[in-house]
Amino acid sequence: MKTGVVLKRVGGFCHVLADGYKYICRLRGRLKLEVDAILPGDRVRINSEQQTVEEILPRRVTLTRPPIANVEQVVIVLSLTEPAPDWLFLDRLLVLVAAAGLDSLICFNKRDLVDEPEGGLYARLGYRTFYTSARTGEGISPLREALAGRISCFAGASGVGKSALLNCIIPGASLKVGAVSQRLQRGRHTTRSVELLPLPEGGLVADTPGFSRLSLNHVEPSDLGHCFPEMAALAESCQFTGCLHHQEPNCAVKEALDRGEVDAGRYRSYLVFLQEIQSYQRQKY
Ligand SMILES: Nc1nc2c(ncn2[C@@H]2O[C@H](COP(=O)(O)OP(=O)(O)OP(=O)(O)O)[C@@H](O)[C@H]2O)c(=O)[nH]1
Ligand SMILES: [Mg+2]
Ligand SMILES: [Zn+2]
Repeated sequence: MKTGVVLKRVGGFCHVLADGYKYICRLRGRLKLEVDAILPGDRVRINSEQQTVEEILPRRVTLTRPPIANVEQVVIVLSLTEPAPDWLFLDRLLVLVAAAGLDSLICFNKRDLVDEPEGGLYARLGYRTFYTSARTGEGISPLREALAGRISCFAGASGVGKSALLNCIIPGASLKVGAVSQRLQRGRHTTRSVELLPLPEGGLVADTPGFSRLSLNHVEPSDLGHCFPEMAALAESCQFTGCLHHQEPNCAVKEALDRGEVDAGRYRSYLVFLQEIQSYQRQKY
């Protein structure tokens, strides 16, 4: 028996990486009933001679969009232009990743198309940021180093260059890359399925289909502030425990906002999400 990681599922079969080899395994016995529950990233025990999955090992983390198990970090990819960065969407993804208990890396791609890249705020907030070009290869090495030995997943809108970047990082990956519509300034959802790819340096990374909107409804209003590092650091100084940094008096976040120490755009994102979650909760009860 060997222990391996599921790279992808195709019908009733799993592609499993174990000891550096890929095995295409059937599920054995009662496990057949659980085939839909298996995700890329799941750790399994296989019988390598019979090419069967014998056991599914306990999972640490489950992401549902994209559906992957045991991810450790998410690389949020934006393009500096074509399509232009959507900061609200970046903040939404940062919240989702933080709420899942994972680390975010931010990759600003298409560096070759702009003179003065934006996004410096996020490095100042403490996020690890990368400026890359899949066209010229600029900035690819530091990103590759950040992926080595870990299970990562790429996320971001359609057309920002997730597949193009992975083709640079993994020679021979040959992922399909699609043109950005000139009229709509967005991608065409070229990537359709989720699959983990082994990295030359060790570790696994998933290319994922771009998505445009993701719900934050599972996040509690009182947890939202913890997903904004600059607000989490101030929350202890708010007068009320559980302060939502909105209408409460003596709120350290709002005071810092007035002094210009909390970025106004980030605070706007926070309020958009807070109101979205609160209106969902009002409907529910
Ligand atoms: N100039 C330039 N173009 C890039 C860069 N990266 C990607 N592109 C182009 O952007 C377009 C979209 O790239 P993809 O890699 O398919 O984007 P994606 O994020 O995988 O999109 P989906 O699979 O639809 O989610 C293609 O035309 C790429 O050639 C870059 O760094 N510079
Ligand atoms: Mg793609
Ligand atoms: Zn507050």
